Amino acid sequence: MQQLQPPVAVCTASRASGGKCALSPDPCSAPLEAPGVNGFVQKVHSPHSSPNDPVEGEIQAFLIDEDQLHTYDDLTKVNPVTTSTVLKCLQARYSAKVFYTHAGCTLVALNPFEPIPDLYSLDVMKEYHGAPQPQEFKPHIFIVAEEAYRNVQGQLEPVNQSLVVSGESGAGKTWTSRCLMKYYATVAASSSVVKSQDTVERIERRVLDSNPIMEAFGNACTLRNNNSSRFGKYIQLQLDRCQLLVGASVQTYLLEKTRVACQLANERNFHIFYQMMKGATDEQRKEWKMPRSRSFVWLPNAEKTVDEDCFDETVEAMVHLGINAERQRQIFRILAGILQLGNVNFSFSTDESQPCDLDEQSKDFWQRAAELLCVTAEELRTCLRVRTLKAGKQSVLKPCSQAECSMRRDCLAKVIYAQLFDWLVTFINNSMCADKSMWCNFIGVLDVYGFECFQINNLEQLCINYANEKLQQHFVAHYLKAQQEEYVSEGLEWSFVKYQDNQRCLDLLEGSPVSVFSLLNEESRLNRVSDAKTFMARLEKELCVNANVSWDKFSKVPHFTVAHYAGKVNYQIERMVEKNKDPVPPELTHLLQKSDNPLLRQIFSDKETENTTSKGLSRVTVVSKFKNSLESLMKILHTTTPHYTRCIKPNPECKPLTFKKEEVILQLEACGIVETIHISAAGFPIRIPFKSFLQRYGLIAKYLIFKSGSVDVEADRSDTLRQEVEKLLRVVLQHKAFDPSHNRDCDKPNSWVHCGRTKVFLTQLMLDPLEDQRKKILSQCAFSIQCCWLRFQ
Ligand code: AOV
Ligand code: MG
Repeated sequence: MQQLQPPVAVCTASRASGGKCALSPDPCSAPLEAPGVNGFVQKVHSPHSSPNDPVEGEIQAFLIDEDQLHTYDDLTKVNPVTTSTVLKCLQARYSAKVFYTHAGCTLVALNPFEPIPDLYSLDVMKEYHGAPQPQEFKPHIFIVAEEAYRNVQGQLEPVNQSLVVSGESGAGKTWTSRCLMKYYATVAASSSVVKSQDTVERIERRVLDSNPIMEAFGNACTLRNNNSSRFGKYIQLQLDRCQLLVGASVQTYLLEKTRVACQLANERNFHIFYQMMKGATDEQRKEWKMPRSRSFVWLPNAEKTVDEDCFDETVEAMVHLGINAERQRQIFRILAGILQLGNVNFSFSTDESQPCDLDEQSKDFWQRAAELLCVTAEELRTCLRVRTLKAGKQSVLKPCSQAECSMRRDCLAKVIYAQLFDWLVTFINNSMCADKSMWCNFIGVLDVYGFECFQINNLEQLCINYANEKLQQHFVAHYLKAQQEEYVSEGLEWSFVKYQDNQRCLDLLEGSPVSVFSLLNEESRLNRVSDAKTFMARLEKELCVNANVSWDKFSKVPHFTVAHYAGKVNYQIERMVEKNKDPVPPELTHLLQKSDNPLLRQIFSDKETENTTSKGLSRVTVVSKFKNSLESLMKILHTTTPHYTRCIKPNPECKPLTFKKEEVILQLEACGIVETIHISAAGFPIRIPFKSFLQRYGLIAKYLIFKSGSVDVEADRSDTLRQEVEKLLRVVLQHKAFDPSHNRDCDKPNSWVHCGRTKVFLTQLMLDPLEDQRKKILSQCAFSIQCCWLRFQ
């Protein structure tokens, strides 16, 4: 009987070439250390050796056939693994129009920036879904989708899954999320229907239709992406016991509402406004007071057309989700009212005791805005121009300066839009969420705004980039750190692969006792006008010990620079504190509560009970709210099995099929792809506690050697458990199903499995035959029982 050997080191080259190292000298021998007693040794390639090396120089040392680079489906097979070899491989694949590549536990998705025919067709979905081993197919987002789907049922117990899609702005996260949702809506389609007031729809339809609505209201054209998500979302697809999709719920994160009233040069407002402008019927135009000839300040770059300018699709989706015609009318009137508000301006007043008045050209827009928002024109005018100060029981009216009036106008637009967006999300949830009794597990798809660095960055980018830091931290903690720590604690000999930990950056942003957020919150809670220079001095004094932050003292514009995992970003301090306070004057809320538009009234009905002071200052600041919502998200992610997809943007101009090395290399370095590959190449991605392993696979040993009782699947103590597992493995490894010569990727089987202290560590190569054997045995047993039963009858 073959003894279970101590596991040997896994050689990336031998995996790459299917065990036949075609190159000389043998690349396997060079990077490996001698195996230790318990033998698992991984030679640490310096993950950071490559970034500064000349790319071309290093390619010279490539140990694999360059002509075949595009055939490397998994980057763990590239040898040596450096940023430049990985880059070269991805470039070769991109040129060959192959856009997906495995990188161990993650999938790298390169954005083609043009639709690829049949890449996501129904037939392709069916192929991946129906395959006994989808992993053997070409890398694809559907492999990740299918793996998560099969994992939900769990080989041992059902586990919720999360698909975490990351990458910088324009890299393809939203596109990928849509593909994932379409996949599940197809392969897990149930026949369940959901009813609402006017419609009866299949649930899959509703789940898919939530996308165009949320994108119309939450996405916009930016300098980096024509369809940039300006909010984050985590959608949970609810599955019943039969793995069928029975509902979904979506959680959104911080909409960039400032965009409603302020757009950067060459950027646009949210898509929905352009959809209305371009897609409305003449009748609707009349109702919304939007003739073709009228131009709106808050509708810049309207001449730019993007694929997302499709009003009909949004309206159709609304109908499917159960938003009836009257509700739609209310929604569009509100949006049209916001647009009119954008053209309302105020004249300058030299007399401080007198409020500024509306300038002459604005008067029609003001009246139209009031009409569309269903409030009285006079009250609207007063709210925008006069502040009510409370002094004890008395109220004092104070006229606003020109700048204050404009701020109040912007604030009105932002608060209406944000409340409307929240209402839509709640509506969507109500219309697609299944009753808790109907579902037992979920697959979550996370799509947040990607890392951003513009010329001018403010609180919006700080929050967006903070969200990306949190996701990177999740990846680092879950994969790079936890995997390695587990090897050590389970007694596998392991040389640590160094990786970039972004904890210091997170400490800088959110840590305690002092951080950018804590200082920002302190400043926001003080009832004073914040001065950028003073605040910058404060930041500098308190945070100088953190190496991730720096200042340019000579810059005219006060700002600070944060070294994020994905690069350095300058944040302007001007207006940051104000944005964090996000005050809503109570007069504005009161005005909207009196609107004759029932929807507007409804969405503001409980607004005041929110945590606001008498001056309209929210006690809960923007960053504290955002931080809390991200923390809840992280908690959910930690309870699920994550699957990571790294979207890469191959060029900044979004040009089809254009691969710019400098652009890609930065993204590869930022997300720690080389470290990931090293750990994946040498690791055992599947870990099963001894007891569960025996319970699931014990029957194989019994069946293979026809000697019941040889493996005690009921063993209890951990040392006996380990012995029983080893016995079981000895039996199965002797069997021809596990014979390396039957397998194309033929490392020795004992490099596929290792017994730790409490768990069995496996590679997929070991798990697959185990599962196959188990299935075969179970179906044979079922067959025998059936025969007996027939004979008995
Ligand atoms: P993002 O979600 O990562 O950016 P998107 O998913 O919106 O980026 O992708 C940007 C654009 O790239 C899309 O509008 C498509 O035109 C194109 N694209 C992406 N993936 C594919 C693909 N697989 N095939 C064809 N075209 C694709 V942001 O939301 O800005 O962070 O905040
Ligand atoms: Mg997006």
